[in-house]
Amino acid sequence: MGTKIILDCDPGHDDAVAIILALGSPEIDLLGITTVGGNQTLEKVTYNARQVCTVVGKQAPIYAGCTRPLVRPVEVAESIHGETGMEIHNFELPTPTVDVEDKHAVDFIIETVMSHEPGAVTLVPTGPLTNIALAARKEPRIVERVKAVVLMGGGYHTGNWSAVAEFNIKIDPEAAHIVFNEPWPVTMVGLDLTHQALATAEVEEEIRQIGSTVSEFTVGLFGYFRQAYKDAQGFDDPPVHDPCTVAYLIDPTVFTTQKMPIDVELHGALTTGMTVADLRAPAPADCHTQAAVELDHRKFWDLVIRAIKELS
Ligand code: PIR
Ligand code: CA
Repeated sequence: MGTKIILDCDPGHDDAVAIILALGSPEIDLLGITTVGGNQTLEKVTYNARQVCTVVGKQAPIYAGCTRPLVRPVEVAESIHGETGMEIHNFELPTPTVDVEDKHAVDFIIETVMSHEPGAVTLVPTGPLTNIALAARKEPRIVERVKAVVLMGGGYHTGNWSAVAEFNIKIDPEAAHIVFNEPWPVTMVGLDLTHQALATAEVEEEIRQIGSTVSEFTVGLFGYFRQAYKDAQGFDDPPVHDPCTVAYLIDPTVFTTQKMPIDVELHGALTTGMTVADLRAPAPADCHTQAAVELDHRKFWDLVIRAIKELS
């Protein structure tokens, strides 16, 4: 069996592609999908996760988690992901036939990590870090038991929800502070990396050519995301952030990494939610955080395309 992961997400166009990549890749054993309020309300993103599994025709158990950040008020990314959180072009989304489990995401995360061997489970958060932080506080033993946390969020040179802060971190910086400061191995797949994961016209055409429901769904997601990113941030092609985490767990050569101490700003006048990386010197030997640096664009999209074909 493949690498065991829990995907903690807020679908979300790019979260949906992360689910597709995880479900369609033999190297990944998706133990569960947990949801968290982020791109849209918890209710909406959980519904979207159920829709994704319904379209794909393959599922992992879905657990709903936290409705709001630890300290701050709810703030959603409607300007990017639309009113439903997963608005789509030219595709009819089905009514979900997949249910949500009757257990809180935080308890699922704890029970799954604790019932597996130490080092067996990798946490893959692609939304605000509320569920992961609460799990670490409720059952601190998970910190030394998980293999790693590979998260989409932050950035060491750029932001998207402020000049220096990325959405997933900015929405719940206290949760992010907990996750970055616990001593588990953390890989930050931040905007420095994910802004290289552009769904170019060529990539979109390759996916369209597959000619299946899952490929039409993906192209529909890209269509909406492309327009939203053009309007909001002036991008020609949309960056498909979240599947970069899963791709790294399929093939660690999909991007390069650099060890660097990373902390989260909580009290800045202009910088709250910034992931502050210390790049002054080579990281100390005991540094437990690293950041993704350079993406192999072709390798990344080949993995996504392979997964879509697998699910077609
Ligand atoms: C993407 C997101 C939020 C805001 C913008 N502008 C773009 C979502 C994505 O789902 C991804 O996980 C992360 N948050 C990127 O900031
Ligand atoms: Ca996300």
